Amino acid sequence: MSDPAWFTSAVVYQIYPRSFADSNGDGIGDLGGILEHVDHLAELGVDVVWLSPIYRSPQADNGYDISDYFDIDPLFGTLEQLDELIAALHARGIELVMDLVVNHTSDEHPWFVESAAGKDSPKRDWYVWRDGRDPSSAPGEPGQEPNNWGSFFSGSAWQFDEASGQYYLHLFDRKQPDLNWENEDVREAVYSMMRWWLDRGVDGFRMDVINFISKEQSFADAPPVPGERYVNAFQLFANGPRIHEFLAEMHERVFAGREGKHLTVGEMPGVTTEEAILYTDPARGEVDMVFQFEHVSIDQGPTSKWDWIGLDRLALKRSLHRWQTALAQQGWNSLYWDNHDQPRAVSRFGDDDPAYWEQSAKALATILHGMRGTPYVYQGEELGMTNYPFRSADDHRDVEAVNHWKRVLEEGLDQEAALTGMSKVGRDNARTPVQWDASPQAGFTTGEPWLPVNPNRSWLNAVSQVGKPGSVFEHYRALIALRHEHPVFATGDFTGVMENDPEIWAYVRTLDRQRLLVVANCSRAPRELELGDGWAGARLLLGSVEGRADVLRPGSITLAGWESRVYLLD
Ligand code: TEU
Ligand code: CA
Repeated sequence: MSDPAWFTSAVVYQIYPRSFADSNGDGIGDLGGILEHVDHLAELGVDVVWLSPIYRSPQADNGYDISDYFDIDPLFGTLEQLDELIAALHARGIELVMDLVVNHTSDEHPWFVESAAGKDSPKRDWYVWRDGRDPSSAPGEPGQEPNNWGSFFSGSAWQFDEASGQYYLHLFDRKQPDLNWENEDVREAVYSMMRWWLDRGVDGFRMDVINFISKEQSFADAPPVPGERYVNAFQLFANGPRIHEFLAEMHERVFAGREGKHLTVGEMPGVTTEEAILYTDPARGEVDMVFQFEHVSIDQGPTSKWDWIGLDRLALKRSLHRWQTALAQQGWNSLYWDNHDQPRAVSRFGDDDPAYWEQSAKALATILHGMRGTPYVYQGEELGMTNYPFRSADDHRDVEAVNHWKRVLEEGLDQEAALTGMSKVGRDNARTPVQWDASPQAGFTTGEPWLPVNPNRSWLNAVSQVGKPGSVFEHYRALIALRHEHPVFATGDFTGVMENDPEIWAYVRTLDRQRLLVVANCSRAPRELELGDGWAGARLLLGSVEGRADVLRPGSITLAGWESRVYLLD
């Protein structure tokens, strides 16, 4: 077998610039703020930084609505500062990956402005324009949309345009019109933009909802859902007919013949293990790895993401183990607990009660970083940051939550359930400022932060953890170092252990003569475990509780509540 790819032993850190660090006191994080904290990233030991979008944008979806792909939004800084950041990261051996948002642009992007100028516009076909169902009767009325597709951000996925009498497609906000990837000029414009960024020194891309770019061209209605006017038409736009062709073409036109290390990760809601294998097969030349969504959908009911049904930990474990096993021979996965779209890991999958917070944050880190795949750390996760204590609907800024609440009020839906959903899975949980220190604005800004700081910054912050033995940060640092040091973390085979135990999360990784045992107690009560004599003599590589024996003796072990350990036998 050829040498494993470099990214199999790499760890990626995600920065959501708006919430990372503010350098000029306007309350919004920026490139200057990131530049002030590059040593935090170097100390943690990550290999790659992924920056959420910093391009020019009206900020309808915090930058996921881009109006100029070739410039930095003044809110975040300048191109010169980005060059500075690339240099500062490269000097520390860290690569920089940019967010690539090309399923849609902003409606303020010149391409869309031109496209919307009229039916004869040369760029009309760059977006998806359609007539209403019945152009002879009241155009623009609800129900007249070209089909029943719903937007991820509530309501129809079609926006009526008075001037031309047609509708344009937007799978997300109405300010995020979908590009028409069937059009070759659109594709070439995207590829040349990607080349421009690579030439400037960036090392790759995280591709936003990239498995949505090839739509089923019939634009037929999705199967109706009783009681819903607009439905999620997933099967008609995800993993569509030409998706593999487009990704292979992109890879060929953008990356072919380029020297150096590059990284591409496709964000792919709804991707299956079978498809993930195809997307990441090196021989096909599409993307290096995918973000899949199965494990972050387990606490969601069938109707929508807001339908929070609580966590079934066994289902969570089975899902992640299934991905481990399915991609054992072929395919490469990303490993993540949270990101800017998901609630905080420790609140969702761990136990954020102050008594268990620290151990459970470390347990989650241990479980994820011991697996096969490329681990991602979302800003603040390395400190064990928690969900925000939302009190009312007004506390939410995110367009997804704001639109949802509007709909709840308009349609008289259950407000209590909506508020619970919003506080449990709302995206602003992940978007409160990074807690650098214990001061009132947590060292994030000298001004008024755009989203309030979590009050637990008084005890949960970087200053109290960096360099402090036993802290969540030091635990993450140790896990990242272990992946760099022992190839078994990167490419070892995976075997689940005690798979039907809802509390113990354990598995074994094997590479040649090396055997790695990862074990965590996902409950508050201590648990006694029989590991079997085969593990006698194993070395404790990392534990979450100080003072445990360095070497395993025959017999049982007892894990305290939420304790986790990693043992190596070689
Ligand atoms: O998200 C894609 C996506 O499908 C979801 O994770 C989305 O955030 C939403 O919660 C679905 O209910 C990507 C970006 O990560 C997200 O921030 C953007 O809002 C979205 O695409 C549109 O660009
Ligand atoms: Ca700022």
